[in-house]
Amino acid sequence: MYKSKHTLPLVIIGVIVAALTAAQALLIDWLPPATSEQAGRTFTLLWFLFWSSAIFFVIITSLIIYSVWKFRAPKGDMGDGPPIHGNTKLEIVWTAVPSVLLVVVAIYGYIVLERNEAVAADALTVDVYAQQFAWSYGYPGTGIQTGVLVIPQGRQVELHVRARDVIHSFWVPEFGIKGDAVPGIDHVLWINPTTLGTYPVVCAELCGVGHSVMRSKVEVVTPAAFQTWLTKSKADVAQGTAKSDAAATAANAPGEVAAGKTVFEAKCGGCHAGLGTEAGGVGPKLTGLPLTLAGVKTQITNGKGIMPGGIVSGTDMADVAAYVMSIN
Ligand code: HEC
Ligand SMILES: [Cu+2]
Repeated sequence: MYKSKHTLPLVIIGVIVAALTAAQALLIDWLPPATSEQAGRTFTLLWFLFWSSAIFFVIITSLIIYSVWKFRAPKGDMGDGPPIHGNTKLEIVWTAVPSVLLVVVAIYGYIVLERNEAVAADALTVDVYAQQFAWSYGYPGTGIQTGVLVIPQGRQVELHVRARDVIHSFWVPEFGIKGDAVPGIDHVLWINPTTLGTYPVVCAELCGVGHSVMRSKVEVVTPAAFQTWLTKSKADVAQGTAKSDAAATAANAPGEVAAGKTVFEAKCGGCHAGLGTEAGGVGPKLTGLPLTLAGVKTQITNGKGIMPGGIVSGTDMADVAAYVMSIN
């Protein structure tokens, strides 16, 4: 093996740089758990890219550090360096190795994309609607509309992502899937959920003042639980009129201030700071305003400006309206 006085210091620097590189990769939790087949493949590809880059990073950085230290020109040395005309063997190697690596990465990336977008015959189609600042979901052919995405484990879901106003982006980190919601475009995404659980849906495109509160949930349930949910939701849709009558009656009930405070904390506090009594957040302070109970209820139902309508209804709405009147 080729040996020189440079070998030992270079190896020592290399070990230190490699340890630091490996430490920041391994000690920090960079990725969420992969809960879809797509996330499993994408995250593995990501780590492959990372570690192959890390190898070259360690080699190149170590050579630079050693050279800067060892071959520094002495103070006052204004002379030219020795005339070097390149090294053909070295140049062929440092062109060939990255070329091969790039071809490998291109093929691997293509395979992952191809598999992630393979469409299953029994895929469940769900419509995803983005609007300032909320997500909603529709199940075609059933009339079901929800604020939480419910999908069965082990079956492919085909999402049709659409925007009702400006550009948003549908992102579930645990699924490893993100896709823009663009007005006028039907953006199709495929997810094969593998793990039961509840995961966040996040808007990943700055879409206005309420962007940071534009969140919802996706629930991955067993196929049996999904069937039960589907049957029940369809029945709810069928009884829609009866239900909205009941909700209207509940919304007209006097409302409980204490219960309303809890609802406010959960549903309104993201925008109205300090339980509505403080300035801060995107919503105004709710004290000292010329509010009426009927006006507050209309506002909660219809929304106003960037405050979305229909965040709460029924008893919750009666309670939260009573709470707002109590602090006003
Ligand atoms: C996405 C952020 C957001 C959420 C969530 C939100 N609000 Fe608002 N709210 C606002 C903004 C912004 C305004 C000011 C609207 C305007 O005047 O254009 C507002 C205004 C109001 C007003 C009227 C103030 C006035 O001057 O008339 C009331 C009352 C109110 N919100 C109550 C609620 C209640 C109750 C909830 C929970 C059910 C809630 N808000 C949830 C952002 C929000
Ligand atoms: Cu958004």
